[in-house]
Amino acid sequence: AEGELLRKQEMESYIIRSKNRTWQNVYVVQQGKLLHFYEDQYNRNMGTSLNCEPPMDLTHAQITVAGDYTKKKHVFRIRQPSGAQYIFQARDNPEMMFWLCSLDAV
Ligand code: I3P
Repeated sequence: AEGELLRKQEMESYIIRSKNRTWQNVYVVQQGKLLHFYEDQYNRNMGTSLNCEPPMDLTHAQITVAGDYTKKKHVFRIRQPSGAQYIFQARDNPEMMFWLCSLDAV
């Protein structure tokens, strides 16, 4: 799967809240168990990752609908074993379900 999402990092680890808490538009590319983040499709084509971030490893990640986050709709959450935690907003519910199915299927 690939496409645009809004992303916010909530936690850097179990005890450290993320310093940069701004919602950011990201272009996401899933490659098996890896999630690559780019600023936009141009950078995706250039292979330049967002903030030089390494891809997110989805192995053992917990992926759920963020039912407790009520400020925005169609939001899901990825929790990594490290405690790092991100929420993502999709455009609508079908798009969120598309991502949840795709990410769960790894
Ligand atoms: C953050 C920004 C986020 C907000 C976050 C703010 O400020 O307003 O939208 O998250 O609140 O810290 P900035 O862009 O100046 O870093 P929400 O949209 O979820 O409220 P938070 O610190 O409570 O996460």
